[in-house]
Parts: sequence; structure tokens; C-alpha cells
Amino acid sequence: MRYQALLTGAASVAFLNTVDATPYDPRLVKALALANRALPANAPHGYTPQTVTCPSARPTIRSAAGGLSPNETAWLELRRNATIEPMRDLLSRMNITGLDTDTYINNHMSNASALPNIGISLSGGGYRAMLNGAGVVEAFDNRTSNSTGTGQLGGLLQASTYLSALSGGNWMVGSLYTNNFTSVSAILAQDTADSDSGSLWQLGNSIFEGPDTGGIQLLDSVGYYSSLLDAVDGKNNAGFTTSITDYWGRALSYQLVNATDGGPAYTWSSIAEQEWFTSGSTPLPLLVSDGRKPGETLVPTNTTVFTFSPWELGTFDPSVYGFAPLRYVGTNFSDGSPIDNERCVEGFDNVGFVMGTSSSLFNSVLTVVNGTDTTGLLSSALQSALVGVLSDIGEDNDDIADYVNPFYGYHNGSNPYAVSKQLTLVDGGEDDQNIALHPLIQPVRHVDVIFAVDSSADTTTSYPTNSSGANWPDGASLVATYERSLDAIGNGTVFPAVPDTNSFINLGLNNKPTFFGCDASNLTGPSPIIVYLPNAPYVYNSNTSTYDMSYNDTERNAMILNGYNGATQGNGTLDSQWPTCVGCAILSRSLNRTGTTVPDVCTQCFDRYCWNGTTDSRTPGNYQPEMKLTALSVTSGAGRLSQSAVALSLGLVVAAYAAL
Ligand SMILES: *[C@@H]1O[C@H](CO)[C@@H](O)[C@H](O)[C@H]1NC(C)=O
Ligand SMILES: *[C@@H]1O[C@H](CO)[C@@H](O)[C@H](O)[C@H]1NC(C)=O
Ligand SMILES: *[C@@H]1O[C@H](CO)[C@@H](O)[C@H](O)[C@H]1NC(C)=O
Ligand SMILES: *[C@@H]1O[C@H](CO)[C@@H](O)[C@H](O)[C@H]1NC(C)=O
Ligand SMILES: *[C@@H]1O[C@H](CO)[C@@H](O)[C@H](O)[C@H]1NC(C)=O
Ligand SMILES: *[C@@H]1O[C@H](CO)[C@@H](O)[C@H](O)[C@H]1NC(C)=O
Ligand SMILES: *[C@@H]1O[C@H](CO)[C@@H](O)[C@H](O)[C@H]1NC(C)=O
Ligand SMILES: *[C@@H]1O[C@H](CO)[C@@H](O)[C@H](O)[C@H]1NC(C)=O
Ligand SMILES: *[C@@H]1O[C@H](CO)[C@@H](O)[C@H](O)[C@H]1NC(C)=O
Ligand SMILES: *[C@@H]1O[C@H](CO)[C@@H](O)[C@H](O)[C@H]1NC(C)=O
Ligand SMILES: *[C@@H]1O[C@H](CO)[C@@H](O)[C@H](O)[C@H]1NC(C)=O
Ligand SMILES: CC(=O)N[C@H]1CO[C@H](CO)[C@@H](O)[C@@H]1O
Repeated sequence: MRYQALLTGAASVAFLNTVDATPYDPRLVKALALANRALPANAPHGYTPQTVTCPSARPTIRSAAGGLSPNETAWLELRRNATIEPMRDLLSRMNITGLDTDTYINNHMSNASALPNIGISLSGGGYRAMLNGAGVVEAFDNRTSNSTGTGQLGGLLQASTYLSALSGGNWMVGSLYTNNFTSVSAILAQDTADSDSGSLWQLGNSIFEGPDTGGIQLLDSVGYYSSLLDAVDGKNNAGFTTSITDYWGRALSYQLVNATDGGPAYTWSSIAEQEWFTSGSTPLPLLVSDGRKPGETLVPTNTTVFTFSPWELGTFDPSVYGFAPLRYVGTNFSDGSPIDNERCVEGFDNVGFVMGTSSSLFNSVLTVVNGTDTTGLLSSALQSALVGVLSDIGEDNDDIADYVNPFYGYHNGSNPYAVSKQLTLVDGGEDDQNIALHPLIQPVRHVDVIFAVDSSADTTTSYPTNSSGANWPDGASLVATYERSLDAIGNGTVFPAVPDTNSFINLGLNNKPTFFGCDASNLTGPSPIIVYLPNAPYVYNSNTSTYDMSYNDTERNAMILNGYNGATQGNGTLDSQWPTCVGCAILSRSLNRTGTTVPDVCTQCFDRYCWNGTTDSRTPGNYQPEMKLTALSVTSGAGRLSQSAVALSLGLVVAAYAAL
């Protein structure tokens, strides 16, 4: 009872269930003070998962044949209703001449599913993807100042049902959802000199160095490393297999979770208990990760793609075709039920571990440093030491996150993971589908339009002295998703046709917003319209390397502002009709459904932004995009790994290796 007063509502009930009879503990009280921001559901145990008595309704694996989970179905009713007013507001500002959007909403609001169902999907690509994605989401968020003026798109986030992400994109999304659905603007407005203000997105120190002391983080680098090691040791000693992703996830948390030590007790499933979520006032966050079969080293394009929702981990792919209750992932299941009927595991789904799973890129970072340092910063002795350590860990196991396999013995005929007690998950971009579209193109979700933010690094350049043509997207991610939809693994998903990557470059489709799937009659089944938003230079050369591990605040903000300008097309200066055209894309499928005539202004927009089916597959010349607006004056490129940072990373790897 002692803690009751500190908490309110559903959060308190769920929380007290996990801590009943726990004696007074100062760490607990500290955690409770932060409870509204994300539930430290695993307090006071921190990072170590706990074996608990299973609830009387024992957790089971749910077949995907049942469609969406009962939790999502119930939640969607609330969410779809909650999107109506923001959508009304947004559409009224979009100046869609020839359609009275207010009347349209009034006529159809008794049946929210007649109205547009909007998804936003962010790609991977390290900090570049995190920051570019942040700029787009900031532009879509009505809490951003001036975002509801002329030429702006504020409110699109509030009108959306889903927000999916993978890898670097999921750092951004995860950071919002583990922090009380705070806004990008609020994070940027933190006064880092004020010790109470927190230390979110302080990317000036690389993740290898750890946070600056001060603010909520109290550790120096040595303390930082020992805290990472202690946390992962604790999990290991409790009998759970750990992998490099545990260290990676814990390290990420210091930058992404606004709580002491990056909130080691915070769980992803606890998002489903937060009032702002249960009330349907935010989009549903969905994170994407790829399965890697036992013994596999390369992830094929038809690998099983897993999704984390706040309720579940699982997939609609015909291989596994099932979902595990996320809160109890860590429990030994066999053929869909806990092996020991009485013992369940909780606290395995630590927020950093989940974010780290979708972005097990850490090891790619190390692989890049492994013997191929081009920065000239590493001494050869340091390099060979690093190579020595990494060759022992080996490429086979450098990128996995180890899960107790909830799908062991489940769907034996089709499930390649059924034979293994461990489920190895890897970065959601490893199957080449680098935008987190998979969960949003599942027919049961009925998504009408996806804003697909692509921060991939696809292009290369032949001029080593001028890298401005490298690390931009070329549509490869959309090609991968389209091709997969035609394969057996696609299992009924439909994705609009897209051209080859050469055509993307030759026709400039990778350099400006492009709509795919505009003509619903040219599709083999229901599919969303894709509003493709490729990363391009609007005010800053945001084509930083995926392996740039540190950004000072000036660079960080420039990256974000560039993403903002991409989303708004320079606040409408590149095309004053852009907001109208976004509105037309949002409404397109809904107008079809309700048999409403498409306004002329939308037909003009579709002529301008829809891919018309032409291709130009010739090998393109060197890609060299022009800055579209006035460039920000930020000197030179992003920071590089410093020698001391690499030395520290070496220390971490050695320690990690010793613990494996
Ligand atoms: C969470 O966000 C809400 C809405 O912005 C705010 O009222 C509340 O104070 C926030 N809670 C915390 C703990 O920051
Ligand atoms: C999900 O739904 C089940 C039953 O439909 C319910 O028991 C459970 O509490 C729900 N989970 C959450 C986190 O709301
Ligand atoms: C943003 O939209 C929400 C939902 O419509 C609304 O409640 C809120 O007042 C809006 N905020 C601002 C700053 O306009
Ligand atoms: C709205 O769009 C029409 C064209 O359809 C244009 O003539 C008019 O200026 C626009 N109004 C505003 C406020 O942008
Ligand atoms: C959503 O709105 C409809 C129409 O106003 C209403 O009938 C329904 O009860 C609402 N659903 C929820 C869960 O509030
Ligand atoms: C908002 O708009 C006003 C008026 O146009 C301008 O003075 C102000 O600088 C803008 N604020 C931001 C944060 O862009
Ligand atoms: C981070 O936490 C601090 C202290 O709890 C709080 O004052 C601050 O508003 C939080 N920052 C964000 C962006 O939520
Ligand atoms: C590092 O490089 C060595 C030598 O080329 C190689 O054997 C090893 O597998 C690599 N390790 C990783 C993690 O890439
Ligand atoms: C994936 O592709 C491989 C090679 O084409 C094939 O052998 C395998 O059956 C496919 N797996 C699935 C689940 O479709
Ligand atoms: C229409 O569909 C066909 C077959 O999928 C495809 O080749 C063509 O490019 C599509 N056209 C457009 C405009 O999407
Ligand atoms: C941020 O980094 C850029 C590029 O490395 C550099 O030119 C600039 O001086 C840095 N700004 C600060 C405040 O350190
Ligand atoms: C639409 C479709 O093909 N659905 C299939 C997905 O995979 C499951 C499991 O193999 C099948 O039962 C569905 O028919």
C-alpha cells in the first residue's frame, strides 16, 4: 500500500502486481517517481528477468489465423475514434478545393473504418535514420511550434494509427514511447546545463564513451562500462543466454531512455499499461526484427520477419504464424504452452534489449572497424587487437540477439525455429527491407496510406574525395518489399509495383516525394498507397555514414531540420500545394471506399507525385544531388570514432567476450 499514493490508475495495479510484498527500497522509490513516463515494470530487479508464478490464465502462443490480437482490436476502436478530430483539423488546413472535408468526416465518422487509416514507417540507417526520422515525425506532430500553419503538416502524427520502425528508426520511436510519448521538440528543448533536465539524445559522446556526467546520469566512462557489465552479468547469472546485443541495448538506453542508468527495469510490454497508451491517444508503435535460422549466417530476403507490439512478439509470415505475449517472453514454451505450467518469466523484454534487437548493428560497426579502418585514427596495434577479439567471436554470432524461443515446438511443419530452444533475432534491415513496412502491409490491418521514410545508405560514389553522392537511398528497400510480396513468404500481402533502383535514380524518384500504388485497380488486392519520402539534401547533407557514431548538438539539429524540410517540402516553398497533395494521398483509398468523386486538385497532385509506371533502367551516372534550399552553415561532416572511443569499445568487446 505504501506505494499506492505515488501511482494512479491501471499503472498502479499492474505495478503493484509485480512488486507485492517488496520491502522498502530506495531504488524502487526513485523508479516510482518516473513511473508515468514508462513503467519500470521489472523494478526492483533492474535488467535481470524474474521467474514468477504464472498467472491463472496461463500465457499461450496465439495462432496468427486469429488475425489481430484481441488487445489490438479493442485498442483500435479507441484509437480510430481518437484520430477523427485531429484528422478533421489536418484536412481542413490542407485546402483540398472541391471537397468539403468537414462534411466528409461528419458523414462517415459513425464508422471510423470508412475514414483514412494512416501509418508512418521509419527505416534503419543508424543515427542518420534516427535523426532524419525524427525530423519527419517532428513535422507531423502538432505539438511542434508553428507546425499547424500554412505549408505545415502538424497533426498527421495525431491522426495516424500506426508508427513502425526498425533499427536506427526504432531508436527514435522507442525513445518517444519509453518517455511518456514526449515530442522531438521537447527533447531538443532540453536544457542540458540544467541537471534536472535529462540527457536524451546527447550524441556528442559516442555510445562507446558513455554519457557525460551530470544531469540524470551519474557515471563516468569507467562506471558506465562496469554498469553495462553488471547488468548483463546479472541476466547471465540468472541463467539466461546473453549476446552482444545485451550490451548494445543497455548502452543505447543511456541515450534514449530518460531515467537513471537508462532505465534498466523498463519493459517494452509495460507501454501497454500506460494511461496515454490505453486511452488510444498515440499511434501504435511496432518494431521490426528479422529471424535468423539456426546455423544461418546470411539472412535471406524470405526470412521470417518478426514484429514487437506492446502486447506481442510474433509474425503473420506462414513459417511461424504465431504471436507470443511479450510480457512473458523469456518463459520456456513448448508447442504453445509454458513447459513448466507454474513458472513464467517476466522482465526479459527490457526496452533497450528490444531496441537493440531491431538494431543489432553494433556488430556491423565493429565489423567495419575490424581491420578496415579508413579513418587513420586507429593505431595498428589497436586494430590488430580488435581483429583478434572479433575473429574469436566470429561473423556467425556478431549480430544476434538471443531470445528464449517462445515458438519452440510450435507449428512444427512450417516453422524453421521450432527445433531450437533459442530464437536468434537480428537487425530488422538485414533482409534488405530497410523500411519497417512489413507490419503495415498485413491485410488485417487495413492501412490506407503509409508515409515511408527512407534513410537508407544505398548509393556509393566513385570519387573518394567527394562523398556527397554516397549514402543516399535508391529505392532498394521498396524493391525488396515488393519482391517479397510476390513470394510465398508474402502470404497474401500486396505491395504496389515499384521500378528497379536504376530507374529510381534516373527518374529522380529517390530525390523527391513519390507516391506508389495510386491506381487501386492496378493492384492484385487491397494495398496502401505508399508516400515515399527519401532522405535528400534540403538544408543539410544528411548522408552521413551509418557508422558515424557521434553527432554534436549542431549536427544533430541540422539532420533533424533537414528531415523536417523534406517532410514539408521546405514549409511548402518547393511546392505550395504539397500539403494538399499529402491530404489527397491520405484520402485516396477512403474516397474509393465511400464512392466519392476525386477532386480535380487531387487528380493534379496524383499526376505530379504518382509514379506513372515508366522505367529507365540504364546504369545511372554518379549520383550527385543538389541542395534544394539554402544550406545551413554547419562546418564539415559528422564526428568520427576517436581513438580513445575505440579503445573503450575494445574494452567492452573483450569483457563481452569473456562473459559469453
Ligand atoms: C507525461 O505527458 C503528459 C502530457 O504531455 C504530461 O501532462 C505529464 O506531466 C507527463 N508526465 C511525466 C512524468 O513527464
Ligand atoms: C490483452 O487482452 C487479454 C484478454 O483479451 C487481457 O487479459 C490482457 O490483460 C490484455 N493485456 C493488456 C496489456 O491490456
Ligand atoms: C494536438 O492534437 C490533439 C488531438 O487532436 C489535441 O488534443 C491537442 O490539443 C493538439 N495540440 C496542439 C498543441 O495543437
Ligand atoms: C487553395 O488552393 C487553391 C487551388 O486549389 C488556391 O487557388 C488557393 O490560393 C489556396 N488557398 C490557400 C489559402 O492556400
Ligand atoms: C467510437 O465511436 C463510435 C461512433 O461515435 C461509437 O459508437 C463507439 O462506441 C466508439 N468506440 C469507442 C471504443 O469509444
Ligand atoms: C514561428 O513563427 C513565428 C512567426 O512566423 C516566428 O517568428 C517564429 O520564429 C517561429 N518559431 C519557430 C520555432 O520556428
Ligand atoms: C527527462 O526527465 C527529467 C527529469 O525527470 C524531466 O524534467 C524532463 O522533462 C525529461 N525530458 C523529457 C524530454 O521528457
Ligand atoms: C574480423 O576480421 C577477421 C579477419 O579478417 C575475421 O576472421 C573475423 O571473422 C572478423 N570478425 C567479425 C566479427 O567480423
Ligand atoms: C526461401 O527461399 C529458399 C531459396 O529459394 C527456399 O528454399 C525456402 O523454402 C524459402 N523459404 C520460405 C519460408 O519461403
Ligand atoms: C501496374 O501493375 C503492373 C503489374 O504489377 C506493373 O508492372 C505496373 O508498373 C503497374 N503500374 C503502375 C503505374 O503502378
Ligand atoms: C559540431 O561539429 C561540426 C562538424 O564536425 C563542427 O564544425 C562544429 O564546430 C561542432 N560544433 C560544436 C558546437 O562543437
Ligand atoms: C492469405 C494467405 O495465403 N494466408 C495463409 C498464410 O499462411 C497460413 C499458414 O500457412 C495459411 O493458413 C493462410 O491461408
